[in-house]
Amino acid sequence: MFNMGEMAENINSNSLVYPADRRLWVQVKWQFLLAAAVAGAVPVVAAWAWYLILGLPEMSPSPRIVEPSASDPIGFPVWLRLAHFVNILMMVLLIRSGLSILMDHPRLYWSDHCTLGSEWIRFTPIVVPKDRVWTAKDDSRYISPWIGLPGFRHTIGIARHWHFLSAFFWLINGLIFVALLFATNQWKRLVPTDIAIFFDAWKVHVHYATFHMPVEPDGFYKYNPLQQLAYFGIVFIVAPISLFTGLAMSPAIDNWAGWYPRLFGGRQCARSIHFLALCSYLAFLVPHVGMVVITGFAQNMNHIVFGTDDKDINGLLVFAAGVVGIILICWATHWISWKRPRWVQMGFRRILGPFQRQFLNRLPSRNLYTRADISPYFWPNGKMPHSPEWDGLGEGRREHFKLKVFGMVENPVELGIADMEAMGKREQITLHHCIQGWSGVAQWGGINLTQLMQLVKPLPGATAVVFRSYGDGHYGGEFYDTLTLENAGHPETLLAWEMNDKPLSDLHGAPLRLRAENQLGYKMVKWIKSVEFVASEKEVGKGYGGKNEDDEYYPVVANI
Ligand SMILES: Nc1nc2c(c(=O)[nH]1)N[C@H]1C(S)=C(S)[C@@H](COP(=O)(O)O)O[C@H]1N2
Ligand SMILES: [Mo]
Repeated sequence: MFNMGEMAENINSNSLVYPADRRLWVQVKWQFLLAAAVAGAVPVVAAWAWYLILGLPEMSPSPRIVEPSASDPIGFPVWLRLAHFVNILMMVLLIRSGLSILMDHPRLYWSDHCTLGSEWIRFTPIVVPKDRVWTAKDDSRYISPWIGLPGFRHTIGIARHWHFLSAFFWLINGLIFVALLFATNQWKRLVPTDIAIFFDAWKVHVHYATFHMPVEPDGFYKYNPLQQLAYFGIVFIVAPISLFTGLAMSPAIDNWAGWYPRLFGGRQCARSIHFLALCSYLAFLVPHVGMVVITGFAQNMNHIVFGTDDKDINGLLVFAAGVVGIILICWATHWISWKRPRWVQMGFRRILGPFQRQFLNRLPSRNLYTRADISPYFWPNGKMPHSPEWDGLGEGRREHFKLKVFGMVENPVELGIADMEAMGKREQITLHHCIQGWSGVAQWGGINLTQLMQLVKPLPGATAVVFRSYGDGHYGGEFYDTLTLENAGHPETLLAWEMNDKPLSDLHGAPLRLRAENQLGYKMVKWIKSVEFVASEKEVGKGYGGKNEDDEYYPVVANI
């Protein structure tokens, strides 16, 4: 089992936990600050204008209070109360892990190019230096574990496992919740059936915005119109937006259905909208909790805890215990992340790995771009090799380079770039998806791995292909990664020596690198020195499928 000793050995824990630069910083382009300020101010100013000119609008009394009808919901059934609690817990984990993920590439863009300086918001004080190499990895930020899960500068691998696992349970919980809403009469609480609700909600808003309290219906039977619209918006609009924009960041999905991320304006728009959905949850949460407290805290707690309309404090007490429980779970997830990170990695692999392998890996990858789409800037990542072997390759790193292809094959070979060129070059223009969040479009030229496989003829027992690099991993030791034979045989899996119609630069992986378009960037080994066919990826390194998988707990299949 993994322990702190091993952790300290792999990663310099101290500089990881307390990097020298821990400044917190948020900078928003003024246009967006202005837009947000206007969007926030307009409804308030309009409410005041209404109030000062027309007076406080008269509220029609809630029909539920006037004449109870048998078909309307009464109280909160146990499934609804449970789903509400599970939702709180999952949202806490989602938000905490989401913030940790965000801080790994603390910039949000509208364009898939992610050009330097084009971000509309950044959560880092750093302006990227242009006079030296600044990798996306250099750019990642510290976040306190009080806020982020796992926080500090643990790995984005762990943060993403928590995020996807909680997203999975959050989704199941949400689907059960919505199904039961419609299987019972509880949907009537949320779903507007009369267009007049918008005007009624406006009246409530004029009250709140001018610091008046309208007569509140008893939430046990019915919500006020503004409350109903807010709940409806969160459940039926914002939650699906989170889900669908989340999926739009997957390389497997984007490369299979290019139209899908375009629904949101592209992968980076989807990522920005995903963040704005988080902002919507927070903007909802503050008044939601505030109103629950103001409008009869004890009674409201009995509604959602016991499903009774009593005014005693029992509901409050149990709810407080629930909050303590959530805090304990947060502490436990933090502890596991730091002391038993393999559990998180393996838990994810067991629960969501089958879905990745059976479904996402099988999607054909076919989304090609044009030369006009090529990004002016392409974030670099990884540690440049400094081995005498690599240095000795000569001009353009091509001269003395011989790719060794060996392992479980009938016909091991050594190939120079010219040999591969003679096998026939394939070109593709694709969108690169880095696990950290950035992307970029580039043209790649090289040979299909299938061409290589036809030449070397893998033996029947081979299931994985290992790509070893001249460079080291982030925490030292040879960088490598593996592909399943299935992904290696994918038509868009290339050994590339050309980027944007030029020989690969040193920074981007000269002399040879991998492209596996349905996978995240970390699979695409740069500065490749050899290709080995093996019976299982477990035989290599620490056995988790790659350098990042070994040291940073990344998943071995990288299609989300
Ligand atoms: N040898 C090596 N290859 C590597 C990495 C690395 O650290 N070492 N990083 C990977 C990651 S995380 C990404 S996103 C891509 C980045 O490719 P680029 O530098 O050409 O943008 O390279 C991948 N290949
Ligand atoms: Mo990456």
